[in-house]
Amino acid sequence: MIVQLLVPRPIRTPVLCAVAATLLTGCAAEEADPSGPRPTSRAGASAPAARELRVAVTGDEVTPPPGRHAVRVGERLRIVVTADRTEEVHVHGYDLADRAAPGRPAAIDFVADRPGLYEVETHGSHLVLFQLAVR
Ligand SMILES: [Cu+2]
Repeated sequence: MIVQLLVPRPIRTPVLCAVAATLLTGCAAEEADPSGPRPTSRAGASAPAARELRVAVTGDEVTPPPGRHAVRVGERLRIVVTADRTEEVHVHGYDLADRAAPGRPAAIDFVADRPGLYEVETHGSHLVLFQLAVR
């Protein structure tokens, strides 16, 4: 687990595993794995699941109404936007975009690794969907 590498305390495996077990399901299986230290590529498997922020656009209406989401630096996010038309969804600051269409939501996955206040908006209709306050 990459978390363990970042925590400079001598006794940590049981505590961290107990915490992780409440957050995800992979902990027990990982403990039972006899293959020893895992390669870094597996670290993602024990990372917390992404926090999902969902928005629906219907006409000029944004649901839920545009607000501000407080996000921790380093938090994994998944923005999902459904729309009743084709729209480009844009995450300002991170400059990420995806296209939503009827029946095909936009989905943007990223790590909020830059502090600041960023708007997530549609480009066709210039609707602000919400703000991300990353700190
Ligand atoms: Cu934009």
